[in-house]
Amino acid sequence: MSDPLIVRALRGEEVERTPVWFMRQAGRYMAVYRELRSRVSFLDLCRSAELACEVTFQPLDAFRLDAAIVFSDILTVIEAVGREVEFEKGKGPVIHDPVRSAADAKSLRRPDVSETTLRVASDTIRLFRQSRPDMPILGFAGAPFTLLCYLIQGGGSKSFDEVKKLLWTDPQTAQQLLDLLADVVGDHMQAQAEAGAVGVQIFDTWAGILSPEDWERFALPSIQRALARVSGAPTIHYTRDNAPFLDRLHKTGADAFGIDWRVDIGHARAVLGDVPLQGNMDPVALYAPPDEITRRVHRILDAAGPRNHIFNLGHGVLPTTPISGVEAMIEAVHSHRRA
Ligand code: 1CP
Repeated sequence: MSDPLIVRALRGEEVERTPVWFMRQAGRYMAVYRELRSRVSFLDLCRSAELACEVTFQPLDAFRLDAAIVFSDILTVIEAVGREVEFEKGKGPVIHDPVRSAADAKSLRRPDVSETTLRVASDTIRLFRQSRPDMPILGFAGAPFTLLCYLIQGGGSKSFDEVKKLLWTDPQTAQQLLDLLADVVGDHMQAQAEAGAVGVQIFDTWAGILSPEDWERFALPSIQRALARVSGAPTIHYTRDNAPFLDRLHKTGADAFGIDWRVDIGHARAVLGDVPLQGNMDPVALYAPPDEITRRVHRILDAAGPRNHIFNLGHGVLPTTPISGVEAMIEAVHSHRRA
């Protein structure tokens, strides 16, 4: 039997059909998830391999997907280095005791990932593989810069002003924090690769707030440092708003690159060359009528070509997304015929 489509696509082989999975494929847009969440808190889902595995299965049971992604969250690393994270309803993640100074930074720890709740992600991957050895599963982690954003700002933000203030006023402390996060993130990704993930994605969601110069100075070296600790599974780099950095993404050392919908995937191919690309439909397009969704999916598939492409959204699926839109997207990937 040949290897799964996503494994072959990540190797750059020509595939008979482009594989499809999508970011946040388990979560609030699904009624089964909301039902479980009415009984169990989000953090408790992330702290139990049995429950996380159950949630990982939910979208696979509902749709014809080519890969699972382990159910967890990027902010588990924040807890592992010593700051509590709360998820307040309607507000997103909150860190009540953010890191804003060199003294704050000293209070953090460098954990052994196998001795923290980070272990749950690799345990979930192992559990998943026992019941579905045929279905590829991806691991993931937040990138050091994106985690730094939450750690310093204390939650989500439009400008991440506190983060930039620390970068400009105390770059040494910012660098120490990035180094610490990179080492923990790298170990966490490696543990998931060793647990059997067919690929590991590094989410640098907020790096797009940086100028290209600052991206090269802060985000890039921390990704390189994290990925240097990963072997045995291909790595996928994702940044929202990465259009200004497209021509530099190869410097990360990642094996594949997520592309958001602001970039034409044909253009990304021209800039990045013959490497696996992942994306890039606008998640809001899933609210469009099925015919329009099909048209958009086929356009992306035609522009990306038969090799080096994994179909995905350009960012996570939104919680109010209609199931019919998700179905139309996946069916369109399956029904696509190459010219
Ligand atoms: O049930 C709930 O109320 C919790 C909602 C939720 C979910 C389902 C959060 C809180 N995280 C998750 C899961 C999650 N987060 C996954 C699971 C795997 C999947 O199915 O894809 C992944 C990969 C993430 C990654 C994540 N968390 C990112 C990077 C990707 C992205 O979307 O930009 C970020 C920035 C976070 C932080 C986070 N976690 C949760 C929230 C509400 C947030 C804030 C950012 C946001 O709202 O998108």
